[in-house]
Amino acid sequence: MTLTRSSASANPAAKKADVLKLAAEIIECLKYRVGKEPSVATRHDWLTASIKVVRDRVVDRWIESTRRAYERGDKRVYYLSMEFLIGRLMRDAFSNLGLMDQMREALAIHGVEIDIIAGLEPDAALGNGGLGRLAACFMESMASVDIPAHGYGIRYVHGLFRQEIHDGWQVELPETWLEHGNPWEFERREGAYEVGFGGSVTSVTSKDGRLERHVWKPTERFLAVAFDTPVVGWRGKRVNTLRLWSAMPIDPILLDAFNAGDHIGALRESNKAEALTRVLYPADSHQAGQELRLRQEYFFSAASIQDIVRRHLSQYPDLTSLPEKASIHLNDTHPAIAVAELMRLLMDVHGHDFDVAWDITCRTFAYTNHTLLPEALESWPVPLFERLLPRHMQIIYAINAEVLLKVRSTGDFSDEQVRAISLIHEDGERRVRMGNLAFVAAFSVNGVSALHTDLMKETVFADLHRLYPARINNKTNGITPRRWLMQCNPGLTDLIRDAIGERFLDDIDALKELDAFAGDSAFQERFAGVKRANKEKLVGLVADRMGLRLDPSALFDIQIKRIHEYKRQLLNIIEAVALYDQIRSHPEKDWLPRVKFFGGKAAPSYHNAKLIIKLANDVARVINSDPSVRGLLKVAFVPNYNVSTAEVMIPAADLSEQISTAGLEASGTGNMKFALNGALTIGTLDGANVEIRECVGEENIVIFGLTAQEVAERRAGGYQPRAVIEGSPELRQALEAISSGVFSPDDPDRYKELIGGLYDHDWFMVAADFDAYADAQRHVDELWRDSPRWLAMAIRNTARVGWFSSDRTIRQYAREIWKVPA
Ligand code: NBG
Repeated sequence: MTLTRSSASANPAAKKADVLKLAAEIIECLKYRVGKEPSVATRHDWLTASIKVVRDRVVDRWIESTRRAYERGDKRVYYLSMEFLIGRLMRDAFSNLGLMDQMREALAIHGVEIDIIAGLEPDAALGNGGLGRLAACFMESMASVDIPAHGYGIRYVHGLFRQEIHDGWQVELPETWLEHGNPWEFERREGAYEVGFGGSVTSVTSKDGRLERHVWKPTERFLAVAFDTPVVGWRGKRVNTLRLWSAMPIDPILLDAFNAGDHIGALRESNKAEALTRVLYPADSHQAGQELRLRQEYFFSAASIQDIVRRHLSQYPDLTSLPEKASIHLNDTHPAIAVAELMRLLMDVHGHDFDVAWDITCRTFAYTNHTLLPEALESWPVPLFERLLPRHMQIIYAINAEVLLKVRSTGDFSDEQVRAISLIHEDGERRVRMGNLAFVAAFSVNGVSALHTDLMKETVFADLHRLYPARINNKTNGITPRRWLMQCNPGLTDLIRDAIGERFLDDIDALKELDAFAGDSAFQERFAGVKRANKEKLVGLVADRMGLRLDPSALFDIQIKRIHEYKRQLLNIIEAVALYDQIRSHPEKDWLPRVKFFGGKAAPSYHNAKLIIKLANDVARVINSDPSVRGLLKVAFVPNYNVSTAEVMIPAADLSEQISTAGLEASGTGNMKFALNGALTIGTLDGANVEIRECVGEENIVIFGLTAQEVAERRAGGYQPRAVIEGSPELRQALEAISSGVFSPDDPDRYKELIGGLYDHDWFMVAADFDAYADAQRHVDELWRDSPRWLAMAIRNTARVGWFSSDRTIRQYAREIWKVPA
């Protein structure tokens, strides 16, 4: 396979020896660590043994990397994230270590096929979508570019739910990734920390009456136990740690209660602890709101900060040097409470006064904002906050006083602006604003695409930006090319290597050299062959998972992402309906075969998103079974979209749908993955699409629709969607068909409200953009007809998007934010 070819051919004898050694180690491991003989080993046992054998090789490098950072006194990066959407790790680790070929052969000696056991590895879905997957790409890139970094998060027992589609509706089932154990992780019982909740704060005054120390006595206390997963960088250069916290009771059983016959009550503590880290909140881009969520946030932030402080003090005399030796990065506001926790430790435990503590804190934290959607901005009711974290509430008031004094002293801010800056929202219910807390405490606040960063300055953080004009900066997202090209698309990787050599494996900028091949018909043919093979693989997946037969020569048009109104799956579905109409009314026209794929999960409480899934499935059922369509259009909603499914769908795409209402998608990262794998983008000028257009050139991307500014103007100018719909016969007919029950004969009113909403307010501008979108799709048809032209465009996409590597993103963070070498 890919990646190891050169080293293997360089020394075949050494490789052979290594294969035999690995084969022997696998048997050893089966026997002594799994406790099985090969004759009775299950496929899961083989998987466990293979992972552990490779993990052993990782450990040496891991210890080496840790020791090196310690000895050199390197500054460390701590990446705090509520989510890490890791996916499977086996292929990643094997191929980053250059062991893929050897492991394949070693297993083959025992009659085991690596691809089969690789497919059994659970997909670690400790995240919802883009934010969590970005954290996973960043972890891999930080190891690859040799930054000493630790990821901190939560070891959820249940990751994002498994989605089944029953009669077209999403059904959520628990996800059980730990069912067969997790061979990657190391449990560190010895390194547990206490995390408390509730209780009260007392203050102690020193004898001379000057110094006031606060003592927080929580009423509830839990242990945070670390589980470490090694993260292997490209070519095994460096191995970093992803440390995930699991909650455990301090007293696993309350013996007094047990002995008194209260057997259930005796487990109270244990159950409470387990509940803390049991399940990931399935909410993407809207605030989860419940108390358990705030508890989760504090639990993992507090454990992480204690761990960071401990590590620092094991090496340095006190915490005043923390900012020079550590950057703590907040991935969105979920860990923003870490700011107050560090302040608490600095003041209450280590005796610094407020000013010193605040100075250390402000030079240590950095924060990334990932969305402008108002419903996603976290805030907590003051009474809840005060009850769970009384000392932190005091500290937040103190920080707020500090900030508001600064604002007032400038004399430049109106009362309204001061209110916008305050950490406490005061209209109606008083709430703690986590975004403002993160902003004031961080020395750097970044957005995730150029457009998003500009909008941050103009909207959510406009007043804070005026107060701290140098703080906001942009770091456009990226994706790791190891997982999103080399591992998921070995065919394309081999083809690129044959064309331009293998420098691009280490330096993705070298992909540019592929540009010279865009018009080369022999190369185009091979490129088309790779795409065809990838499409056949997807056809197989769809046949297995859904029993639907698809034609791999059709145009594969794919929209995969969380289901959300702003991402406008609805626009795509309505266009499918309009196209269906057209194909039936004009059967004489030369229609192109197309498959529209959808995939994605809806938050379980998000009614409209779930209805959109049902609509996609209803529309699919009708269109797919209508003989008058003659197979020219198919719609497939692929159930349980996750990282592993993405790894099959993205390499198979011809067309990538990135059609959010402009101004609402902060960046997108799927857009980058598709382009890298040679799909053309149909998209709005939103998020990173803007920069993708700059890189690939406007002739190699299909852009349509309102710009962010036009969206704002239309809204301000009294947008009348009804008039727009009346003026577009295609749109009107499609909407009428849907709302009158053509696709839901069993419940003709099912979509009345959903479609009615488009007539009345259409907040996401589906109607306003429909005609432009439909025209853009017909333009796509024209391009597709001209196959050499299409292929040249596709090749240019692959050649020109190396810039979206997360190695580039991470180097920018390293240089411009964390100030660490990379
Ligand atoms: C998401 C944005 C995406 C972006 C990712 C990663 C949240 C809160 N935000 O556009 O919606 O690509 O973050 O930055 O999940």
